[in-house]
Amino acid sequence: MIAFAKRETRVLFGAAVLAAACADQPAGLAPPSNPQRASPYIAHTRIYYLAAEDTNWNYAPLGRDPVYDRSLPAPWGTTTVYAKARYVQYTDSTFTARVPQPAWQGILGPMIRGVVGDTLKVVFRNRTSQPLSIHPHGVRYDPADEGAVYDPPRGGGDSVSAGGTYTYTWRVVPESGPLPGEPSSKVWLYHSHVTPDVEVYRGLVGTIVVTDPAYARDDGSPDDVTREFTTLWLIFNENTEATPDSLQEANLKHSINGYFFGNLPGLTMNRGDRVRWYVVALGTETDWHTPHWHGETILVEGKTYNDVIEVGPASMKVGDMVADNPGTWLLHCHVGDHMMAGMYVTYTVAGSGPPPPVAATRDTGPGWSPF
Ligand SMILES: [Cu+2]
Repeated sequence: MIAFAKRETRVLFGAAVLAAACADQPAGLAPPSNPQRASPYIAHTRIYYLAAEDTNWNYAPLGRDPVYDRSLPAPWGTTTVYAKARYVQYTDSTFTARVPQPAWQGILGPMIRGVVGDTLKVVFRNRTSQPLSIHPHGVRYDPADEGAVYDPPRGGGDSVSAGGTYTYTWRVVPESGPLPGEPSSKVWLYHSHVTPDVEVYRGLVGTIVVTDPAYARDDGSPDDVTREFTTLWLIFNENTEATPDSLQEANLKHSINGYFFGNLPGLTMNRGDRVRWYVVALGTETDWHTPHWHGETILVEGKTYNDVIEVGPASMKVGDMVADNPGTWLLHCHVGDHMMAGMYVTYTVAGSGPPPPVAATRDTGPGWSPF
């Protein structure tokens, strides 16, 4: 029953590719190239080495808005570099060689992968000057491995002191993974949970992706998609008690993966790719976001097509896209004041076909709206 239902999902995705091929006659549009695993997945322990490290983060390293060919608008673009902290992945317990991560991940910590049945061991080294933790969503843990502070403390990984190291053990149980009919992988957040609101705004957040064993490659990634992107929709609040009222709005950084005004790099794909978008959000009441893809539609949670996914604080959603419309397209929050404050970027579907849309005029004066 489970296998049958899962197979229906796969057929649906394949049918979408086929439909695109019929409509546009693109060359070289391949059917899903990785059939469901021939041999059963053998669950095992995956070890990750994560350090928390201080850094200076620039919300707009390009120093301009490339989407609308303009300088960064005030008040948000006046100051773009802030002191932050990040989770950084290393290759082993010496914490010397970093594991490179794609540019599009931005401020997000490493993507931790698990397959249902696996055990995750996360060796956490706190290289900052403040106590921190890693609290995971979706996986099973004992109290010491919850990564959250209580009073009285539970010990273990509640709060890892400056310079300290703790190894978290998390189990990827069936409830961590997708149900039949859902996409073959799903996304969960992790973040520091000692002073959680402050630590998320500092940048200590990342994702766990859990894959159905029937569709897992050996590295844990789902075998029925070509590429995956994760976007975090979060208004980083850089205000402190010392911030005057006149600068409060300027310090609200409306960002996607820690970049605003089109500065998030690397959202590129090829025509015919089956693209999985993991969409997450955090923050507070103002962090109700409506990510909107121009140019394509998204199969949301394997249920229905839309070109918008609604998220609120700690939402974790999956959208599948068949990239069949070549061009460079907007991806933006559809909440009015969020998009005007810079919560947008472009993604590019490379390949032959109609040329990318070009703005006829660039009237960026008072009252101007690009959307
Ligand atoms: Cu928004």
